[in-house]
Amino acid sequence: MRGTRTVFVVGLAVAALAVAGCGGSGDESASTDTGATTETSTEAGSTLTGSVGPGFEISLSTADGQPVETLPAGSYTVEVDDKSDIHNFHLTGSGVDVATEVGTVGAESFDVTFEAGSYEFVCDPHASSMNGSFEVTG
Ligand SMILES: [Cu+2]
Repeated sequence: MRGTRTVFVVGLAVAALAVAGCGGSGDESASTDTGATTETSTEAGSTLTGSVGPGFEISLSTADGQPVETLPAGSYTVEVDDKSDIHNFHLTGSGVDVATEVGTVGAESFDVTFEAGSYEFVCDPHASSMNGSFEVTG
């Protein structure tokens, strides 16, 4: 029998280009092949800052304090400052589902790996008004 099988293009090989090197040597030249005019240059491996509360506010920022809008695929550390016991910070997307607890206040750190696609962060009890999203490029 002849069946046509879908051939999956292995995009994961690209996503697996995690920056595993230590940040010791300072003379590594970053090669940006696309979007040379992007304003923020957040690299894989960097730390992102999530914040929720004390009001009805939720955000995810780069180390520069800019809102996260697009990111290159790779591993990141997301440090969440949950400032309210009526809110939480819940980040979801391909391969990622991490959250702080609603009844808890404090800082929490998550190691995540982003793949190409859309990611969303919400406060679960107020997801309709407290939400944000960003795109990860492969
Ligand atoms: Cu909330």
